[in-house]
Amino acid sequence: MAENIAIDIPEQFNAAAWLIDRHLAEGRGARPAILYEGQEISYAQVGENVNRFGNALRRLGVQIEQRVLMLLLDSPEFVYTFLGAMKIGAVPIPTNTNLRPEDYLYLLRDSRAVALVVSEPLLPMVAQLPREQLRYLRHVIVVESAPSASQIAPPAGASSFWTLLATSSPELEAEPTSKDDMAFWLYSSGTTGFPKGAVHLHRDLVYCVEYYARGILGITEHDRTYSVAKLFFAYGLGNALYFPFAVGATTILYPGRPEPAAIFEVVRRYQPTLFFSVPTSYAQCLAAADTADPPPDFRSVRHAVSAGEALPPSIYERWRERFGVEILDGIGSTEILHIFISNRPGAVRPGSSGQIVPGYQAQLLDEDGRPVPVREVGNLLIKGQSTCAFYWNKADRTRQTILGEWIRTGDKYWLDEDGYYWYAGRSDDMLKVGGQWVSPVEIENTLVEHPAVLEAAVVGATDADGLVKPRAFVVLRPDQQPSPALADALKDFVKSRIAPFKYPRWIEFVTELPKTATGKTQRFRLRQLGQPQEER
Ligand code: 3UK
Repeated sequence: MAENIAIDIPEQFNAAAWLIDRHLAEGRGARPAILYEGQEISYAQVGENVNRFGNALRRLGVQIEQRVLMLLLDSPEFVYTFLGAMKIGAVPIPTNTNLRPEDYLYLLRDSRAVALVVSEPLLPMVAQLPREQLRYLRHVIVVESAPSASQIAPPAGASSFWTLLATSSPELEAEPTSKDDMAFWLYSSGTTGFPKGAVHLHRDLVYCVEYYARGILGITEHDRTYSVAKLFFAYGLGNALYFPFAVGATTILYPGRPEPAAIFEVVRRYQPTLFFSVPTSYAQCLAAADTADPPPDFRSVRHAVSAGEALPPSIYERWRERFGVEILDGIGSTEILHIFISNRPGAVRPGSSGQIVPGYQAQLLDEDGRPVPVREVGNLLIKGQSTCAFYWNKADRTRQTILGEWIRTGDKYWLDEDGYYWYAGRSDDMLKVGGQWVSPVEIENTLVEHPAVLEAAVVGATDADGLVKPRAFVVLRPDQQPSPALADALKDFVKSRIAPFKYPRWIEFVTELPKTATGKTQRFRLRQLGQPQEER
């Protein structure tokens, strides 16, 4: 087994200063850091705005270790907020921009964030939250889309991001944090219960840069990164923020919905050399490629990366045939921060997640904790230096998941003779849909709130591209009749109640659900029922 690759990080270490100030000190200030909506923003400009925002937070009274919740579109302001907060020792928490107000209420309360920074188009998601339940929140900072475009009245007492920047000094000495201080948190969802805040330290991202970004992708200052996966995901945060900044490269940020036409346009306009996406988007781009005008061109891309869920071999083959670029599938997690098993350039096995990334170690164990033989499925544990310290306020979950230097990923894998890892499903019932976590329990609980529904069970099923989507089995109340119209109504009902990306793509009406003697639904029996006929 490979031993740890030694990386020396000084005791006193501030990751934000490491990512930016080094380039300024070494004369790279004029180099482009961000390409965004026709603007080119240099490292010197990023450095100044990071400092201004750090100073603004300090002026508002934000202190070391206090949390700053971010509800931000991919933009330069995301970068200034994330790094500005970290530079003063505060703790930024990027959050998924596709959630519902109740979700943000939970995240604000659980994290005890003292400040919330929100992009103006997302303000409706948080404008109505009950302030009396937000005991610790003292500041709401709104990032205006345009000087005049404001449609929604900001909450009383909200501050303007741009006014704060304009009135703050561009000079800022980094807080002398330790390498083991909290740097940022990222929330991750589970089957039941609320999301868990994974607490990452200043040192963590350095390992991901060295092991994966440099080790596997060979990233250099000449690269231009573009990540279809947004910055609020652990995946996107590395791809498009700390990987490029660690080496003085350029990141391309796009704030809109990553539909194929928009992706093709960004790639045509900015010519990324490293392209990061998720299987669902690769499939959508392939479907849209033949009718797109002008035809999409990925020749600038030296490596295309896929993560978030397993990449079906058919998508890998079709992409290589169509664009002449091979996709490197790799598995990462919010807890481990970035990719720890990956295919390498020139050594891809389609359908496999690849080999262990040097710097990490893997174990596959059976239910009794014994190593499984080659080609037998086991539970994947990973040892590596980038793993989060703990889950905030969740001691039991922390102890069940993080075992000293090892962490349980919750994934089942088997290993072949050549060291390639093959994905074999989750050990919980969680689904990865378009790279985002979906809990079957949350969908079931929503479906049974509909007046026509008696019981519901949700499992993953694969669509025509081999990608997993939620499929619901529904028992109706005795006075109800199954119909396609009712199936559509139930899909709409779920979309209106929880984050829309979680809705079931298929609804099957059944007269009863398979149960254990104790009345627990047997999801595994539903998974064995065969695949749905059509996708709608
Ligand atoms: C699943 C995969 C098969 C797997 C992530 C790259 O996805 C990321 O983090 P999350 O916390 O989810 C982690 C879980 O997602 N998964 C991810 N990638 C693959 N399954 N093949 C894959 N290639 O269940 C894993 O435990 O959202 C991905 C970098 C950083 C990340 N945080």
